[in-house]
Amino acid sequence: MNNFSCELITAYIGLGSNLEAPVTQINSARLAINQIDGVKELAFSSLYHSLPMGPQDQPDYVNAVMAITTSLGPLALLGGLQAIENAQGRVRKGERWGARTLDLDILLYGNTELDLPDLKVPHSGLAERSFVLYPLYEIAPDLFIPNKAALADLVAKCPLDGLRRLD
Ligand code: A4P
Ligand code: MG
Repeated sequence: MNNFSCELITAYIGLGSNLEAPVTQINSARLAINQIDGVKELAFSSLYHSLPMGPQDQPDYVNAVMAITTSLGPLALLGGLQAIENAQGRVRKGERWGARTLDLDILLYGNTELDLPDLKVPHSGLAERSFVLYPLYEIAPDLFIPNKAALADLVAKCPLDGLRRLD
C-alpha cells in the first residue's frame, strides 16, 4: 500500500455538520469531494438528523455517508478531505467531539486496516454510531467491516438514538 497507488479502491466517507446551515455544508462537501482528482462518487445516502454525541450543549447534527472509488492512497485521500473541511470554515478548538461546520471521516478504505498516528481505518467509532451505521447500511447493506462483523449485524445491535431521515 502506498500513496501513489493506481488501483481503484472503494471507500466510504462519513459527513457531519452542526454549524452554519448543516444541510448546505453537507451538499457543498459532496460537490467538493467529487472535484478531488482521482475520486468518483458511487453512492450518497439520505441526509439524517442526529442528536449530538459528546458534549450536549451543541446543536443537533446532519449526517450522511458517501461511497466513492478512488485511485488515491489513504493518506492522500485524508489530505483532500481535510482541505475541504478547512475550506468550509472548520475551526479546530481542541474540544473533543465539539461543534463543527464540517467533519469528513474515512470510514472504510477497501478492506484495508490502518493504525497510523493520523489515520485509523476502519474508523474507530464506526461500530457504535447510529449516525454512521444506518446511512452506511442504506447504501451498502451487504458490507462486511474488516476485523469486526457484517454491517447488518452491527445495525441490528445499534439503537437509533434519535436518528431520523430528513425528507
Ligand atoms: N483521524 C484518524 N483516523 C481518521 C479517519 N478514519 N478519518 C485523525 C478522518 N480522520 C482520522 O480529527 C482528528 C484527527 O483524527 C485528524 O487529524 C485525523 O488525522 P478531527 O476531525 O480534527 O477531530 P474530531 O473530528 O473532533 O475528532 P474525532 O475523535 O475524529 O471525532 P469524530 O469521531 O469525528 O466525532 N454527533 C453526531 N450526532 N454526529 C456527528 O457527526 N461527530 C463528532 C465528531 C462528535 N459528535 C457527533 C458527530
Ligand atoms: Mg473527524
